[in-house]
Amino acid sequence: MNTALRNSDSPLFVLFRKAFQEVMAIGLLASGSALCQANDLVNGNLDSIAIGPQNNATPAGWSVDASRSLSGPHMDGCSSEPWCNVLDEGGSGLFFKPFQGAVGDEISVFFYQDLPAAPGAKYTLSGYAAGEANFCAFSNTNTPQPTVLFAVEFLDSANQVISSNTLDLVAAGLPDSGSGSMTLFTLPEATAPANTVTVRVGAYMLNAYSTTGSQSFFVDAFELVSQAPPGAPTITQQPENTTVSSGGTARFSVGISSPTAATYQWQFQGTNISDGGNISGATTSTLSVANASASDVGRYRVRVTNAGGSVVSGEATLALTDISFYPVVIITGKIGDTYRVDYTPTVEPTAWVPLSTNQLTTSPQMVIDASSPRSQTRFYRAVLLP
Ligand SMILES: [Ca+2]
Repeated sequence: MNTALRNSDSPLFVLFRKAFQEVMAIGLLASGSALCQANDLVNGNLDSIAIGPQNNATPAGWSVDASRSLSGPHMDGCSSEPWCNVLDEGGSGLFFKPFQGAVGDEISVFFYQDLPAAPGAKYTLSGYAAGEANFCAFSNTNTPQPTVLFAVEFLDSANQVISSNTLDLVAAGLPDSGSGSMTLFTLPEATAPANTVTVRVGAYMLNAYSTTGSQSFFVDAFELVSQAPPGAPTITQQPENTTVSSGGTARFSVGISSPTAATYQWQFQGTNISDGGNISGATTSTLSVANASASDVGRYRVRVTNAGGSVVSGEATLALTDISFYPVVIITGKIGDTYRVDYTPTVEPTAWVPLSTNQLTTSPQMVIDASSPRSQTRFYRAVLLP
């Protein structure tokens, strides 16, 4: 038996390669939120997780400061968990661990994200939260009183808090029926005072101590919506999600209402990026990511600043698609017989190279040439072995 298939565009081969094309899409991330008012937060849904300052994974892009009154810094104040996720299927929420504290040595956990801010900007924070019935913040028999807050704070250039806006979640009606009762809470709009450089938003659990049972408190799906101060740039065109093939170039663009006096700073996963390597245009209205690879997959956004203030665009994702085609040799024969499949790059002269040895367990049996994608042309034969 001697079969040759040309690894090109013969109708037979087209049929095979359509049947066996492999599609690999890396990191097809969910799109960002609304067009008109974007969520300023990185990883606001808490679904991207990483080992941070805690023993277990916590939300990427967020900070966790945990300590006990007497014992000082503590390394297990919270962790990302799937059972307290809301809204985005398959994600995570954040589980606070009040049982790490004790009466007299209460634990406080500050979970927050810092973002650049300008005086006069207005911020509205919302997020989901609930507790268990025996969570200590529902009890008022201890001093100091355990408290859970959503917070929007403004910091100056010395990183000092100059204005603190908080919502006491228990006073606001925090549900006590576990993660299934998680409810949306929204802080009143807060305006950044003079000298503001940073806005800090998040959830704080203060003075918590161990009680009996599950006693937990959890949060998820934060959204921070900002309104730039008068005179700040207005974004008229948000960067769009982009999918490129491996090695291709992705471009993200932003349009603003007053481009002449503005500066741009693109961010990847919430961190400023600069030109160099495969990145260009990091401080222009269009960012280019050349020779895209898996390490470039993620969320991009841009901060636009002028004399009146600064605004941040919505997040746009870069996803990567890599498609390879594999030829298949189909052998029809007697079960138990053994065939060697060879290939040659040219017919005249032939230079047969053994590809694989195959004992038929079914008939017809398919043999895939996984080594072929970088080859221009291959011819195949199957040889019955004695
Ligand atoms: Ca989530």
